[in-house]
Amino acid sequence: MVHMNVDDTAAMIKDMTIRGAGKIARTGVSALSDFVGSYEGRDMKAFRKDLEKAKKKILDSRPTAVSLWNGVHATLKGVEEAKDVGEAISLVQKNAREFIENSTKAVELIGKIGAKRIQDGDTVMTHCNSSAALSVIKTAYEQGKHIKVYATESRPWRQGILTVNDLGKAGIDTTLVIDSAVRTVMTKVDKVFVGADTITSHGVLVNKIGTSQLALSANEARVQFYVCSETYKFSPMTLFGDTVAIEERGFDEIVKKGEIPDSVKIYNPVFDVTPAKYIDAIITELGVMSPGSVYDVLVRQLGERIFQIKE
Ligand code: RI2
Repeated sequence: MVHMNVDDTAAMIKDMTIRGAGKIARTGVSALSDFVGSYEGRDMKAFRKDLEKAKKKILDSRPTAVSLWNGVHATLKGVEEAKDVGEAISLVQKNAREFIENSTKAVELIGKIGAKRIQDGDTVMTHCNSSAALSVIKTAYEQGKHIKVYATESRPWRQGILTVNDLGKAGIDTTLVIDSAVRTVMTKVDKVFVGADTITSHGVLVNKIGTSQLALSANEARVQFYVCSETYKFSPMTLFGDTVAIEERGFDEIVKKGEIPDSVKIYNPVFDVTPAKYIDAIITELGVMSPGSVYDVLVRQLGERIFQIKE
């Protein structure tokens, strides 16, 4: 990973120069590791305070993807109990390394597990630009399966352009469609694979705006709808009743200044919510599971920490 300071990292996550739920988590974690790596003070109280400030900056950069929250908390785990600054620094660096390694491995594993759900001759659809969903599609193709992919443009950021570049360059038969073509194209599709920004304890998916229209259209056309998600995109806070904040971004992502009258309002939510009943399965690094299994995975992962988070 490239070395970057906390302020630059937070700014680049905020303006989406760095994007994708998994990537923002790995980059945020890496910035915290670099922050402690260059920390010169030896006063534990000051260190904790400075680390807390750095953590807040990273967490405040984007509100929806829980991967960032989970990554940062996994990285800072144990700092409170550290004897001195030196021990705390080593711990943060070790936790960060482990998170980044496991996260990268999880995307690969999801590819291997999910590829088994793609048959030779399948036509699949994907939305936005998810490294987990692309890992599944590309692994199936590398296994020699003849597949076709429909990828949505994903306005307003057009992450679909990244997706079709990636798939097209890999040699996969890829077709780009505009977001409003989803229902029309669904009749040609066998399976849908999308990523996740957050999955709640009751199996609801929060992902790029437009995901729910793929899920609804897939349901109507009896097409299987799969979510490709590392388990650090499962939200612990939702266990205790918290809801997921849906990020809203500026008007300038949709229209240029002066293009429409100032009196017209712009509403630009960048994620939407897909109910569990439209999800056939969630493909994780721990295996293929139903949305109903998310609660158990969260409880197991949290273990005794569950009570700390509750407070
Ligand atoms: P991976 C992206 O959000 C998309 O919503 C995508 O489905 C999700 O993150 C997961 O991406 P954005 O950062 O972690 O483009 O699978 O707003 O790469």
